[in-house]
Amino acid sequence: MCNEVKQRMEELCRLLHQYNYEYHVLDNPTVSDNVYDQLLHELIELEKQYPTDRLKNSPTVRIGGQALDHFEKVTHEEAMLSLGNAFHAGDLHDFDRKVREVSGKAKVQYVVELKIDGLAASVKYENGEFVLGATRGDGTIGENITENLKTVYDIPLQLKDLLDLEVRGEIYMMKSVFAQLNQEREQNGEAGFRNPRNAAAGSIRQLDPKIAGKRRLSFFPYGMVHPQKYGIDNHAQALDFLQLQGFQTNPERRLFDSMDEIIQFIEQWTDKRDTLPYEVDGMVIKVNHFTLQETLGFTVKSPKWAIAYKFPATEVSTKLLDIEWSVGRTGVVTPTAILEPVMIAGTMVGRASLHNADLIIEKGIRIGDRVIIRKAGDIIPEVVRPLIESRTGEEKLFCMPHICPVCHTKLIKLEDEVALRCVNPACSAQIKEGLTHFVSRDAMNIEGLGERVITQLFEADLVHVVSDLYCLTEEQLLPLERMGEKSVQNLLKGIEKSKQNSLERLLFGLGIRHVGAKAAKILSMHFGTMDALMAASKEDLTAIFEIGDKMADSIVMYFANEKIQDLIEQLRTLGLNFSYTGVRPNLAEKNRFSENTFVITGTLEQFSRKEAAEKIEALGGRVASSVSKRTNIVIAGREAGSKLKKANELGIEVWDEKELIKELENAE
Ligand code: 0OW
Repeated sequence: MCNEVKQRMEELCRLLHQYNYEYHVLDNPTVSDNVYDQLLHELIELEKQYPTDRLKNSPTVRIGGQALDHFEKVTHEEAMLSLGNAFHAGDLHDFDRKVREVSGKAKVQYVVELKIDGLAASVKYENGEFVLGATRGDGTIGENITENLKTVYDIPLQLKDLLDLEVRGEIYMMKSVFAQLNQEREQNGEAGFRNPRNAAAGSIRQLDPKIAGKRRLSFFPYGMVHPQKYGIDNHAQALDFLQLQGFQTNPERRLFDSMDEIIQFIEQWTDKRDTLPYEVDGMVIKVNHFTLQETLGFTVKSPKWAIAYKFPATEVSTKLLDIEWSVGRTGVVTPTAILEPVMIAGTMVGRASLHNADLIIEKGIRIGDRVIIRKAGDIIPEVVRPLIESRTGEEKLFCMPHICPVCHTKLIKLEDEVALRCVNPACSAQIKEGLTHFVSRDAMNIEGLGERVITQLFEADLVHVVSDLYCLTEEQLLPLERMGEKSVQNLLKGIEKSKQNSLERLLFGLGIRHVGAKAAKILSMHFGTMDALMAASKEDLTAIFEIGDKMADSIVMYFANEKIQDLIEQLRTLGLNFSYTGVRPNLAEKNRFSENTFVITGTLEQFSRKEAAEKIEALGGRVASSVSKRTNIVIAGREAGSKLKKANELGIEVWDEKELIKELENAE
């Protein structure tokens, strides 16, 4: 390539980097879009003509490179930690008290930041060049999303200085970009994302960087690895340093040295956060000086020198237009509120849960009422109460359904239940829900098989019982809506692969009444195979702590049913795995856990309660949710409450977290 062209390419790169920075970062372009597009087009053409001479970090990389077929794993040298949560001012004072105790100082300086509601990522530079981007993953192992992150303009491809540096921050989507994206998706008949965080997560995990590139993601750095290496001794200074290197740090950060002032600052943001152009779900308070951070240290999951204050659930009012009744896979008929669409905590909501008919009566809700909707975290919104004072007299009492909305069978209400039930086993809603449950993530986890495809398969008479899924052919799948050659192949592969699932997934997928995911796992670990479970008597079952009479009866009745026995034989013939493939507790080896029943209460520092329960169960122990005479040991973490009190009253052995860790080490 002649020198002239080489110089032209370098000139174009310089100009386009500058124009990108002005447009995407400063929001202040100095050239018109079509001047920009002409220059970009010229560079794309030159790079096509001289592919080997494309500059390493050419701005054309912002458009997105080749699609991948999977993400490589990346191990973080320094774990990417999460944050402990505070929900009230009292929690913040507790945090401050502990920090001052450890520091031995009356005053500690903190940096307070907005907690961006996105997903954490790490970006690495070598000699000033962006070389590796990765998701947080489980904190130790994430996914290589370098190509996708190159399309994020907030992430500089080149630092100001030629440094080796690793930066951590939050990838997020602006509210305006989210609204635009959902509008496009709805126009294409696709489901909208529930909120900007889901949209950002869905976008950054796109295997095709060109699609990620179109999603306009943003990035705020919130820290760096080993800042002292660069002569930086506090967090505020680290953020200023990152700004200088070309990042966009969040401008709302403040320094404080009193928790009362921080609480006031948080109160201000609680009220005005909706004015921000991006979603925040709280505030992050961090000890500013690194020497004190090091003294305070970490728990396994999060630093002791930082805490996240989570904003309280938001409540809004809107009009309840109607109540819709839907039939679940167990035949339970549940009410859903159809609302006048309303924005709540960054998410557009048109439906909310009403739980069951009794609650509607209890709350005196009428159709046409203005109602209060509440959304806490990411759970689906619920109707809190009607606004009686807003009634006009037009509102109508809702009528309890008497027949199934799908198969019109008379509904019944079992004496010990609040739920209304359709008991027609041939009810198409239950069959479809049952099939959807079978393929769902926590059951057989068959990718690409969701409610939409299941409904088509059912209505095309291709699938009625779960074993039919394993007899589907390419010819049968191709005619289905939006089912191309590739997705048919992937689907058939996914169905075939699901045969190897461990027994608990199949058991949970079968939808035996009262047998949830946890009970399915306990049964699979205990019996090991489907045959052993099918042969179990009610006594064998109730001998397992978690299995009560109701569940034992349901299991015995289920496997006594001839149709079920035929189904199980079909699944066996089709080659489904009927064994538990996880680690079965070696019950022979007696340890402090096997045969004992535990209750965990309070907050553990080293792991979550779920993780502690899984460790105990893997050693043959049982974890119950409430303290009773059958409890052998209570594990009391920080701020343990009534369960610890009850344990003391009953004279039950109590371990603190240190003892739990010691016993786990002895037993593992
Ligand atoms: N989401 C945020 C945010 C923040 C890290 C430092 C060590 C542990 C947490 O805005 N401003 N600051 C931190 O500090 N983390 C944040 O988000 C966390 C990261 C992992 C889970 C949360 O997204």
